[in-house]
Amino acid sequence: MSDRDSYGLGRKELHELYRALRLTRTAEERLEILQKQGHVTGGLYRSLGQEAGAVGAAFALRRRDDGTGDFLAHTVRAAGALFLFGGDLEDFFRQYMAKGSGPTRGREANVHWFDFQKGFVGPVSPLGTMIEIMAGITLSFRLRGEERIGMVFYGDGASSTGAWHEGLNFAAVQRCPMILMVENNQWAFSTPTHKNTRVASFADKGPGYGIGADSVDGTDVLEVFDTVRRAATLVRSGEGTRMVELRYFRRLGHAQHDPQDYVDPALIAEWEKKDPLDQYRRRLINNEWATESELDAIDSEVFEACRVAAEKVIDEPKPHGPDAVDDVYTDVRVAYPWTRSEAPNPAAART
Ligand SMILES: Cc1ncc(C[n+]2csc(CCOP(=O)(O)OP(=O)(O)O)c2C)c(N)n1
Ligand SMILES: [Mg+2]
Repeated sequence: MSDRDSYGLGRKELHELYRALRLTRTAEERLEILQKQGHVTGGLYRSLGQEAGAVGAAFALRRRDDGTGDFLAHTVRAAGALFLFGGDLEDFFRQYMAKGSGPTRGREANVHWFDFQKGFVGPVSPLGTMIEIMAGITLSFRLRGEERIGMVFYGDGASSTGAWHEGLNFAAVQRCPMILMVENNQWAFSTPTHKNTRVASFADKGPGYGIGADSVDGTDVLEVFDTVRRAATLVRSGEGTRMVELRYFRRLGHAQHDPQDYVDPALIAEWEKKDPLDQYRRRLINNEWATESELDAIDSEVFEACRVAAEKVIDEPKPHGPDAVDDVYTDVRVAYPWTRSEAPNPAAART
């Protein structure tokens, strides 16, 4: 593929891709600052080096905010896809800071939130189960004769769970219109890929289920976009389920608490040279698709947007304790802080 190939994208779209990459990077860097300041509740998972996979893939889908577009299931390392689907930056920060004003009202503290109008739903925690859930969502699209497709992100580690196999087999047989995006960052926490699977490429798994699969350099946003756009056309036109492997490397630990001392630093240094943002920025400038000053302006605008959004959210209140179980149970009167219908009787408990 020629480095001069923009895959039919115009200047405006090429810049939009750059902004989405920059937004992912800068929003996560802001989260790191917030974490050091003690504002982040729970874990912080970075996608450093993986940003182009999420951005390029989501850019190839139909994104709408009226409940008629394609559907996305993102992960902690696919924030760029979430933003492209209209995930609000302030809500993103509210989630990590477990604010009562956030989409899950502080019940969850990272990316497990949804907006069915915009067409995204965050992962459920047991790895692999999102394949089954997205199979159900996209089966409903097919049964209703809607032209919508789904995209589900998951890691190399998640590819070795029972739920993944069952979900994929069901989706393949039912020709569910969905694309499985394998985020092969070569690690599942501290487990390297070769201890997780014997296939050389995750795309090799596709034919075993009777589906088409591609493998793409996940650091190259335009390559990802083009591969997924072609896959999406096939899926939408009735072929059913397909798979796309994103090849890249997890350049930081599993989460910020993981020093990843089990990873060879030379390997990390190698992958730094393939940084998706640096690569794409060079390509934009070398091909005269953008000027340095245009890209600098995007960088500054994004930096400011993240700073302002985070500052605003910091002062918002934490959840109100008595509301903690609202919407968790129906038709049950719940007495704070107990998750049962009657307040406990301390005197009875002593006897
Ligand atoms: C069924 C199941 N087993 C274990 C876990 C704990 N766990 C959470 S993330 C993770 C590693 C996931 O690795 P991978 O799927 O490669 O995604 P990555 O973190 O590399 O993006 C593990 C083991 C889980 N959530 N679900
Ligand atoms: Mg992984």
